[in-house]
Formats: sequence, structure tokens, C-alpha cells
Amino acid sequence: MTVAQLAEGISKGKRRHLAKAITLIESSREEDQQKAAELLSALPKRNDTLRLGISGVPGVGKSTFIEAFGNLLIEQGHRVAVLAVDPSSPTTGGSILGDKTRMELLSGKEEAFIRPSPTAGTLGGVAKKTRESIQLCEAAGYDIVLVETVGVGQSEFEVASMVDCFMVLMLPGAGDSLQGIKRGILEITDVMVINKADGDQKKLAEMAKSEYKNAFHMLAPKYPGMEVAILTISALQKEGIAEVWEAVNQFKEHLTSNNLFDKNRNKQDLNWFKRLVEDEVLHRIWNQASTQQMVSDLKDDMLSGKISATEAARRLMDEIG
Ligand SMILES: Nc1nc2c(ncn2[C@@H]2O[C@H](COP(=O)(O)OP(=O)(O)OP(=O)(O)O)[C@@H](O)[C@H]2O)c(=O)[nH]1
Ligand SMILES: [Mg+2]
Repeated sequence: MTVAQLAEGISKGKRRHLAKAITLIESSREEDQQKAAELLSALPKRNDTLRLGISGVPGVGKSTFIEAFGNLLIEQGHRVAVLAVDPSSPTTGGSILGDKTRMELLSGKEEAFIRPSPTAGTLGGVAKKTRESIQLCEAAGYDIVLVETVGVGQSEFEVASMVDCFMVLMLPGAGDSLQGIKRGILEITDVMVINKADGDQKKLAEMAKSEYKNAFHMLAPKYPGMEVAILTISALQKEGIAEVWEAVNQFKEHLTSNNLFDKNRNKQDLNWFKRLVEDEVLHRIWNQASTQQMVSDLKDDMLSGKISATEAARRLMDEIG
């Protein structure tokens, strides 16, 4: 399929073309990469969509929640794409979304598009593919894109930097609810959802809620005048799902009415552009044939004590310009 054919199919919302295009983006072949770049340039950028990050430890209920939440969104007339950032599972790549049984209803729906995580690779690589896939899904008419991450290492921060709203799913469990929470995670949270608030865990969930509330009060707000919504839900029993959607909408409303929605996206694009350039510059310095000899000579001179590390770095940078 040519790039033009792919672009046309995607514009018409054809899922077969969308799936093919994402495969192209995920391919590491130089030729495919070039085509993928062409395709992305050929497609319109949309800002009438919502990108929502969904994060949480394994077993918190992300898949169960997405099943309930996604179906609710579809009932309201939305088209929903689900992508994942999960660099943690090299062998079972995409396992977090492989469990289609937990998203049985959603995965069978015409208005939903579910794509497992690209198989392995570095976090940066997986994140790049996901960012580009978001754009493809939007061009194909999916107005809500859910990006799921299991939150290992830095992946939550990656996801937070590519979505409009970052939601964290938590388990009930008062007393220890603040332990084991990753440093910095509260700072990037826009909506907090305490899942499994059912049966005898209901009370624990309420306790956790007030603890998190206190914790947020001790932080400088991410957006002035906006409190982080904390909700207790049961994804399994489909309780509180509509309230989560309402909280997300309120958050979005706050951003839009303060002119922050587009501003945030522009900021994310600029940061991403900067990061791509920085990555490429480093890659070229260390791998390009033209600098390899010089790098190797400088290393020798430095290790034999002829020049200092500072001097070696200065000479290399002077050479590169
Ligand atoms: N009691 C209760 N159990 C739940 C709820 N939501 C999910 N579970 C159960 O918790 C287990 C894990 O749910 P998943 O949806 O697979 O969790 P996940 O976060 O997607 O897990 P990973 O994909 O491994 O990261 C399953 O057995 C679910 O049935 C809930 O609201 N209440
Ligand atoms: Mg899952």
C-alpha cells in the first residue's frame, strides 16, 4: 500500500489502514520509517480530541476499568482508541492489552480500536511509536485516545508528557496508601481514581481517599485554581464510571477555559521536538563514521594522561562545530 492510499483509508476511518499504518510506524526498517514520516505529514493534526493517560500498578484494574469506561464513552457517541506504553515485557510484548477477555465487549465494538503495546524496545522508542500512533488514531476519527501504562520505571512520566489528562488508578488500603507511591507521581496526576471500592474494601477506599486528599493539599497545585479530583469506583461492578468521565470533563473544561489545552499540547510538541533533536545529535556524535576516529583518538589521549576529559570534550565539540 502506498502512503497516499494509507492516508486516504485513514481519513475515511478504515481500521485496516490504521492498523497497517501503525505497523509501519512500529517497523524499524529505514524505508518504513521514511514512509511513516511521510504519512504523518500527510495527515491532519486534530485538537478536538482528548488524550487520556491511564496508569497504575499491575492488577489495579486498568483493563477492567477501560472496558467499562470505553463502553460508556461509546454509548455517548465517542470513538475510542486504546494504546499502551509498556516497555517492560520484552517477551510478552503488549501483554497488558493482550487480555482481550477483560475488554471483551469493548474489543468487539466497531467504535473501538485497541492496539497492544509495540513489542519491546527502549522506553523512548516505545513512547515515540505511541505518540505517532495517537496522531494516526485521531486522524482515523477516534476522538478519545486512552493511553494505558503499567507504570514501571519512567513510563508514567512518558505517558503524562503525551496526554491532555493523566489519570492514576490506585488500590484501596489506608495507612499504607502513601507508601510505595512513586516520587513525583502525585505532581503529574490530574485525576485520581481509587478502584476496587466494593465489598469490604469500600471503607478502606474512603480512607485512602482522604489521605490522598491531604497529600495533594501539601503540594503546589499543577494548575492554579484546580483541585485534583479523587474518586472511588468499582470497575468490576461498573460503579462510579460516569463520575470519572464527569471529572475528566471538568478538568478539560478548566484547561480550555484558561487557554491551557492547546498551550499544553504545543508545549508537549516543542519538548518532544527538542528531545528528538537531542537524541539524534547524541546518536550522530557517538556513531557517525566521520567522528569515530577522532573520538577514539581523544579517548586514547585522555586515558594516557595527555589531555584531560574537559580538554577532550572541548576538542570534540570544536571539531563538530
Ligand atoms: N473487587 C474488584 N476487583 C477488580 C476490580 N477491577 C478489577 N478487579 C480485578 O482485579 C484483577 C486485575 O484486573 P485487571 O483489569 O486485569 O488489572 P490491570 O491493572 O489491567 O492489570 P495488568 O494488566 O496486569 O497491569 C482482575 O481479577 C479483576 O477482576 C474492582 O473494581 N473490584
Ligand atoms: Mg491489564
